[in-house]
Amino acid sequence: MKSANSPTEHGKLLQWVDEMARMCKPDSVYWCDGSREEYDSLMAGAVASGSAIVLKKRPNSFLFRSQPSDVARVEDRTYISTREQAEAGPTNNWLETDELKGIMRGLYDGCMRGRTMYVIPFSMGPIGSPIAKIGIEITDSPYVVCNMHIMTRVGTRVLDHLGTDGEFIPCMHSVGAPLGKGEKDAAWPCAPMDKKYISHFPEEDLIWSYGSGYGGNALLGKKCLALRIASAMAKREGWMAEHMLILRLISPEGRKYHIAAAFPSASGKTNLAMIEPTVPGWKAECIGDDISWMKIGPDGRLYAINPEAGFFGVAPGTSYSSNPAAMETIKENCIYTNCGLTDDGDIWWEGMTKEPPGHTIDWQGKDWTPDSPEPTAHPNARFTAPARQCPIISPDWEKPEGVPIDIFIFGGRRASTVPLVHEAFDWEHGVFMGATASSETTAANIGAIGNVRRDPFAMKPFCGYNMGDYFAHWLEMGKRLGDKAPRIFYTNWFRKTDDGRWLWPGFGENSRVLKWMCERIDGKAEAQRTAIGYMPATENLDLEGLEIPPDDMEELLRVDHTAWIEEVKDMREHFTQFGDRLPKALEAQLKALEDRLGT
Ligand code: SAT
Ligand code: MN
Repeated sequence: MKSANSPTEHGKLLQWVDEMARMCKPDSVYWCDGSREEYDSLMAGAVASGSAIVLKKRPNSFLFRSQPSDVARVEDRTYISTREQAEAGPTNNWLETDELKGIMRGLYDGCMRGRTMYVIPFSMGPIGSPIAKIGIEITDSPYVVCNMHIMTRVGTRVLDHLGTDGEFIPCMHSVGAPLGKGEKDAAWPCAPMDKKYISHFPEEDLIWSYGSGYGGNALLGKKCLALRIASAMAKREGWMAEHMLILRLISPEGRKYHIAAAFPSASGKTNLAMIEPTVPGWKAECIGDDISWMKIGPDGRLYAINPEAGFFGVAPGTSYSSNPAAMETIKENCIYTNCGLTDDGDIWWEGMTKEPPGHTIDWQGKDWTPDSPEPTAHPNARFTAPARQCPIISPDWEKPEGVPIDIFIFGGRRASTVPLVHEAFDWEHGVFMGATASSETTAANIGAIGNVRRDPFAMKPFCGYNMGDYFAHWLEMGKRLGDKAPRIFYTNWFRKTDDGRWLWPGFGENSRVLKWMCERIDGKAEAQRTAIGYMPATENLDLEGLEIPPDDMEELLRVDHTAWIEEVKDMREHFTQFGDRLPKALEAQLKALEDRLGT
């Protein structure tokens, strides 16, 4: 087998690549240098083979259409593999390490026949940042290489930083579709569902992914490394890897507040990260839209970096009215996946413009008109866009030491029960709020949509170890941070009336709630003490210029004790699964909530 270029003398890395190549048997091995020429030539190949479509309307942008079975993360096929099942905990799929590796070695054997094996050196976080980590992804998918170019910092400069003995996280990926001699490739090669495995071995910081080409299953820097493996490392090393956007809010007086917010996939993180405040004089800057890595700094505060370099955002619903900054970000140099294709060579998705185009080719390659029963874009269609193109990206977004976090927000989509905003009494209560967070499921995972589930800290699909121990880690971090800990809030932008009308306008108007939070930490805003936490009364929120019927505001800020008593029952059941790994402090919090509700 020929290896076109091997630009490193890192013994352990060379050995691992060699071992993987012997197992997967690709036609050739190619080391990625991260250059523009590399990107262009891979894309040209993808266009020539029919797997990518050039978008005439967007410079240097391309559309891919996946197989209908490969449109989202696959939580059912995602494993946290440890020696003992208790270490993976009740919220993760588990297979014993040797057993899972055995199955996967069988699948990997010869899986890259007829293909090139790409070796992608990448950095999560600015190269050289004290919070950053280096990964090496091996893949047989040019789509993955190009996406990694945008989503992470790729190339020779990473290898230079790694030197001959630096630490890296091995990330193994194959689409699982070997090619016979002369066999024509599929536009989107992947393996059938029961052969897909997204496997993590947190005890050895190792990722093995097989059978899917899609986003979080295949761009291994993202969910696999930056959340599942990093969360386990963070626990061991005393830092935090969280499913959080990071934004900077600037008051009219110029005071800067840094907010990190955890919401489940496809629940508005990208929109909040790029918020255009409607409150006069307030400005926002985006630092990250999905993941936050945080360490305690020399001054005892918690500092956050965005480990990614791009946005892998949900396309449908993104528009100049919902998220103008995102629309500006995605004008050029983007990869689109499973969007509709317009007749003039642009992409379109549901909600992008008020008037749909008269005709498109839908995400499955079929003719579509506004009368078609199905949407033209898959509900989990995505854009991959460089973060630096965001018009409101913070000038400090690549600061190696990160930004100091003032506020944590947890939340989810709940049509009822959970009010617009409430604030934790203290850190322990805030950890309880995170541990019991709930949300309706979305199209970001393959499975039912709209079911309420507990999604603690929006990390249910992403915590790489026992979730009970993860709660304990949060409590521990609070002890270490003491009075420098961020204040904790819980929001729900997604309340609806019984007949399905949104109660809160959301988007830029969410700045009114953020402003209240900032004033709370400065001791300037009033709040009422309720059974579930501190809450604003209508008059404590700046609602100037916003027309919301008083009854709606009251409903948004009401604590419905009857509904919360039901909620507590469900929380108790949720907690039961953790057995003796549930920290006593959280059990006490649940009891205290019950008492306050008067059950
Ligand atoms: O496909 S991803 O996992 O990257 C997106 C998400 O689910 O948040
Ligand atoms: Mn996410």
